[in-house]
Parts: sequence; C-alpha cells; structure tokens
Amino acid sequence: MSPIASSAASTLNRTIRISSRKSQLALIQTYWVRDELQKHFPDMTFEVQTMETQGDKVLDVSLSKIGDKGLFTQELEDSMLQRETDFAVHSLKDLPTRLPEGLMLGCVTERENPADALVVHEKHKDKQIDTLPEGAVIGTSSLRRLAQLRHHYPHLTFKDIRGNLNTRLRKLDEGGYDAIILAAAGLKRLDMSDRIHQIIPSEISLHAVGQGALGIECRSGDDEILSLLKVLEHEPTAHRCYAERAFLRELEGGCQVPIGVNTTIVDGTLTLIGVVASLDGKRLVQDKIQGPVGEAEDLGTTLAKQLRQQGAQEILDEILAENRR
Ligand code: DPM
Repeated sequence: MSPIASSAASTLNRTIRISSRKSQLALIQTYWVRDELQKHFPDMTFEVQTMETQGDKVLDVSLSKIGDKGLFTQELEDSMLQRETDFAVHSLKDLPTRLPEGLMLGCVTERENPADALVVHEKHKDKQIDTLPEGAVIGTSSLRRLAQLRHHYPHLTFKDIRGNLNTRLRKLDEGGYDAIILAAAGLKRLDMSDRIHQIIPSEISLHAVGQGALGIECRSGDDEILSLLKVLEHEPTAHRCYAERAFLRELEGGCQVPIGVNTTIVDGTLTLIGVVASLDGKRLVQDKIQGPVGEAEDLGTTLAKQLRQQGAQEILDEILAENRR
C-alpha cells in the first residue's frame, strides 16, 4: 500500500470526536459543522460530545466581573489536550486570542452578519435606538455595547442581563427591559431573525472581534484534522478575523474590554477600524488602517499600537484597576 493510501485508510477507520457546549446555539453551530464535514467525507464517522463550561454554570455574576480567559472554552480545550476529543466548535468571539500550549485555531468559517441587533419590547415597536425614550432600560452585559451606546445615547439606562438567548428574550418580553442588544448572527442561527428590530449601524457601535464567525480549535499540527477542517475555511472571513484578533491580542489587559472593530476587504485590501471606549461613554479612541490582506495580523497589531498612543492604554488601565477592586 502506498503511504498516501494507508494514511487515508487510517482516517477512514477513525471516529472524529467533536466537543461542543450544550447551549442551543452552540449545538446548532456544532451540528452544522458536523453535517458539512459528513457531506464532504461520507465514509467517516463524526461524533459530538457536549460539555458544560464555567461560563454556562455561573449565571448570576456579571460577565465582565467573572472576566475572561477561556470562560466558555476551557473544558473543551482540556478534552482535546487529553485526546478525548479532536476539535471544538466555538463562536469565534468567545475564543480567547491566546490559546493554551498545544492548541490552535484550525479553521474560521464564513461569517454571518457581524453586527449587533436591537430587540425591543413590544411597546417600543415603533421606535429605533435613537428614538427610545429618556431612561429606557437597555439590557446588555457587554462593556463594548454599553460604552459605545452610552457615548451616542447618554439618556439611556443600561442594565446587566445574563442567560442564554431564550432566557434574555423572555426577560425582555416580561418587561424587565425596554430593549436588549444581541448579536444578529446568534438570532439568525437560532431561526429568530424576526426578533431583529434594527441592525445597529457600525457608526454607532462596532462589533466584537470575531463576531458572527465560527472558530474551530484543534491540537497544533494535527494534520489529519487540519486537512478535514480546510473544507470549511472561508478565506476572506479568516483574514478579517485574524486582523481583528491580532488587534485585540495586542490591547488585551486580561478582562472583558470595551473594544470594537469593523473589517472589510475590497480588491485585496483589508480595512480595519478599531475602537476602545471608556465605560462612561465619554471617551472613544477610534482609528483605521488599510493594507494587503496578506498582512492581516500586522495590520491589527499596528492599529492597536496606534490607538494605545492616542489614549486607549489609559482607558484600559482604568478598567483593569476597576476590575481588580
Ligand atoms: C462575548 C460578548 C458577548 C458574548 C461580549 C461582546 C455578549 C455578552 C452580552 C465575548 N461573548 O460582544 O462585547 O451581550 O451580554 C455571545 C453571543 C454569541 C457568541 C451572543 C451575543 C453569538 C454571536 C456570535 C456572548 N457569544 O453576542 O448576543 O456567534 O458571534
């Protein structure tokens, strides 16, 4: 048997184990990945193993307080490192920009609309974000959404909200909030696009790094898995997300941070806009950078350094100090 034939045969015999969180959205995403791979590799067996992460368990504490590193990913990562599973499907925005030793981002899938969406209580169905009344209560636990929206709409009130999408929508419908902000992509994947009342324009709020894309994490250099995942890679999304992740990595101070981005690619030129906002919404440090898609990560890093010099570092230091208290 030729070496190629034998390696293909060993792949055929193997069951590929995929790890996933248990939430409805996580499962929809993971099953999509599994079904796509099954279509491409009909003779292989794919098996999904679900697990609970710390982020799924701790529901009563503000996201920004329990913070950061691998909140929604660590248990999945441990199972890959222990070779109990072969790869993990994440919402890319929940995947830390620094991965544990031995793991890598193996694939980035085509992005859904990365924008945030306004979802309103029925009584505001004739309103938009800029016509909600004074004191209207907006539910979000994203510092990024809070800081940018507060900047544009200082008359609105912001209140923490946790739980999965269904829980949040229920809390809204029950009258606990006038409106909530959610990722359009999550609503779309859950087949709840009808709840999207308004797409928040990027001039008002830049989206989170990696928002709307799936990131598939696997063991570094696991060529067998990487060759399978290649069929799901969407290059333009990958370039955009690599630029966004390099930007965040360069700025990150170790807590959930009010950092937003926007990326586009036109004729091989990538444009990255980045913002760092103070929590009171009073200061926004925003700039943009352009260059060849092949230099995506350098562009992200360079823009981050520029923003630092323009005052972003001060804002991040303040938030870090606040979180340590
Ligand atoms: C991260 C944030 C939020 C999630 C912070 C942010 C939103 C938290 C909140 C890093 N992860 O966006 O600034 O609003 O209280 C999350 C969602 C999705 C992935 C839900 C959402 C679905 C969209 C996607 C939670 N993670 O943002 O509404 O796959 O990109």
